[in-house]
This record gives sequence, structure tokens and C-alpha cells, in this order.
Amino acid sequence: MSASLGRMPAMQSSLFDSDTAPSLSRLGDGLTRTKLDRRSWVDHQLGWVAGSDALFDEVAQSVPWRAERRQMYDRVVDVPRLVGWYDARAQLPHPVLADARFGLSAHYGEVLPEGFATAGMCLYRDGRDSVAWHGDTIGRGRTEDTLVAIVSLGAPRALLLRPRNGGASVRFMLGHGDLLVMGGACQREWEHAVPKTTKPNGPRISIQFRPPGVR
Ligand SMILES: O=C(O)CCC(=O)C(=O)O
Repeated sequence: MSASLGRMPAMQSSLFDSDTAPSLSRLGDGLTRTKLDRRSWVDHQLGWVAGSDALFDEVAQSVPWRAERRQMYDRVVDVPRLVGWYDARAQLPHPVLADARFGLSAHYGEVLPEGFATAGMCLYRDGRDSVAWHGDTIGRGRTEDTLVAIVSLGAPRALLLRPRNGGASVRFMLGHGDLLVMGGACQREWEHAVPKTTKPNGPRISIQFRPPGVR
């Protein structure tokens, strides 16, 4: 059953973006690589998706959002965000997302011959929604290097990474239309999180492209 978008505030349209149909700029133009250590890296491209207001609306309306609950000690609690899932064969909510998956698979083909397959969707309704520290360690991510690519739409949110064995976290601010790719040993040697924020925050959608079997 789909969850109601309930407390979600309206998204503020970007000044220059609101009438533009979604499209992708060239992948690699302005892509910055941050080496976290010898084995792990993060690529970040600002504003990869143009026309992301329209894409945000389309995805927010068409994904069958689900609210999840999980066991926490002796209680079952709401997971603080809504989620959706598209397997490799499912039609994505907008053709530009299929182009994004194709473009990412081509760009990273040398290190990821199997390409990107699934698309996970998360809706952070406001600053109270979050995801706790974790790595995507189901599937290949547990034992081998892999890639997870995130397209961020809507309000900016910080995505943090920290080494599993302790150490300072590294912060990436993800804005409207940005692309972030975690590569190398990121999923097994680092963890990532989107922490809550007390600052007034509009809704954000994260679209994660993963290789087959990785979660
Ligand atoms: O919100 C994001 O971009 C990160 C989502 C994430 O790490 C996850 O769903 O596993």
C-alpha cells in the first residue's frame, strides 16, 4: 500500500529550473573525485540533472512510496523516510532516469562491467527524515569493490561518510540535480549517513542506482 506524503512541505522551485524539461548534462563535465583513502573514492558532479524541478515533481507523484517499520531494541519504530524500489526490468518513473542509468553504466564501464541495474528511491519529507550510518553490504559490496550512484533532487542535504574503523567523517552537500558516486571499497570500509537537520528543510528525493544484487 502506498504511504501518504502527509507532512511533506511544498518544494521551493529553483529560479531558473522550474519551466525546463529534465535533461542530463555531459557526465564528467565538472565531475570532482575525492579520494577518501587508498581504496575508496567519491565522485561529485554539481547539477548533473537540469530541469530537476519537473523531475522532482514527477518522481514524487509517481513512485508508490512505502513507509517502513523496524525493530529497535524492544520496540518497533517508523523508519524516518519513505522508500520505493525499481528492479532492473521495471520502468523508471521518468525516461531521463533510464538515460542516467545508461550513461552511468557507460561512464564507469571499466570498473563496473556489469553496469547499474536497480533504482532505490528515498523521500526525505523534511529535516526530521534521515538515514543512519550504514554501508550497502548486501551482494558484491560485502567482499568486493562496487559502485553506488546517487542522484539528489530537491532540498540540499548533507551526506556524510566515515571510516568503519574510526576516524573523522567527510561531508558532501548534495544539491538539486547533483550526482554523487561512491566507489572502490566505500561500501565495506566506510559507512554513509544522511543525518537529521534542525534547520528548516524542504523535501529531498534520493535516487540510488546499484549494480545487480547490491543493496
Ligand atoms: O539519501 C541518500 O542519498 C542516501 C541513501 C542511502 O544511503 C540508502 O538508501 O542506502
